[in-house]
Amino acid sequence: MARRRGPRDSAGEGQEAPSNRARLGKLAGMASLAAVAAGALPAAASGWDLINMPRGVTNVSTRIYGLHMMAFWVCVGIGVVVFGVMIWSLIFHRKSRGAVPDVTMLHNTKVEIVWTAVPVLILVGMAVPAARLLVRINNNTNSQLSIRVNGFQWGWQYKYVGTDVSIISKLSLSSDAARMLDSGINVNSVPHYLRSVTHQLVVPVGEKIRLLITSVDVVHSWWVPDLGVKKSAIPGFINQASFIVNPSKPGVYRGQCADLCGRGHAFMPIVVRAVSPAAFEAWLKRQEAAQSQASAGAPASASSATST
Ligand SMILES: [Cu+2]
Repeated sequence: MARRRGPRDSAGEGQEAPSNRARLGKLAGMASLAAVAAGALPAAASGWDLINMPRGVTNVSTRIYGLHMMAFWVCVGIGVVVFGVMIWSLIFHRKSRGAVPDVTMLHNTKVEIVWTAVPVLILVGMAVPAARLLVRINNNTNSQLSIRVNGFQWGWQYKYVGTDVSIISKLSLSSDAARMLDSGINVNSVPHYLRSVTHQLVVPVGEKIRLLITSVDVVHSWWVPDLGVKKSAIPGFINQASFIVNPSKPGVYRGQCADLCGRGHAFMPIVVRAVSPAAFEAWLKRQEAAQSQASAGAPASASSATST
């Protein structure tokens, strides 16, 4: 049974592809542009979204974005009021216009109470929703799927708990070749340069995924902004994180290691492909079959089977 592909998946954002796929990739890219133009796919970030944090595709990431924007507008308000009063004072109450300093506010207890209480109220007003969201972010209960994430220099291993499926995800061969000194390859010609992998992490949309994150060597950090997840991978510790991809947002989401972990730190990206639950089940079955074949010594390798 062919695995059904999510909308953004059709954009040719596949993983490391054999060379005969290069032209297909270009065609898929053109199809993707047409689909975006037709409104079938979400358009890439533009305008202010390019310099702002992403809204993401999970409930938590959307709330994080909302909290970030709330704090941003509070800061803007404070800036406008403080600099507004300063500028107004400099213009209309300067010495050259005959202004005389008003010393009634010096050591004025009432004023000091007000300018202590107002910032406290602002900070508490921001801390309450932030604390609530932190509790929500760290709620890893009632997950429907657990995946062990193991960082290593330099790549990620994913094990689907309760199955035999294990995936090694490393920098795509095309990016790896292009990054070499004097490779002669124009990196702009490489799709998702340094942001593509040999094997993507496939997850179902609409289900709570729990990640059990650790490392085999040094500290790494599993970070996918669109999922609202950034968690350190520490040898000897198992950190947890969870997310639910909005059912209306299947697609390919990219991230990278966010802890300086050595020479190859920049070369261990993360790519998550969110697909429908039915497509995920089909994919998982195929992986199990391929990997059991591989362990039995059959020619079909798990590696080639997991590649998409
Ligand atoms: Cu790392």
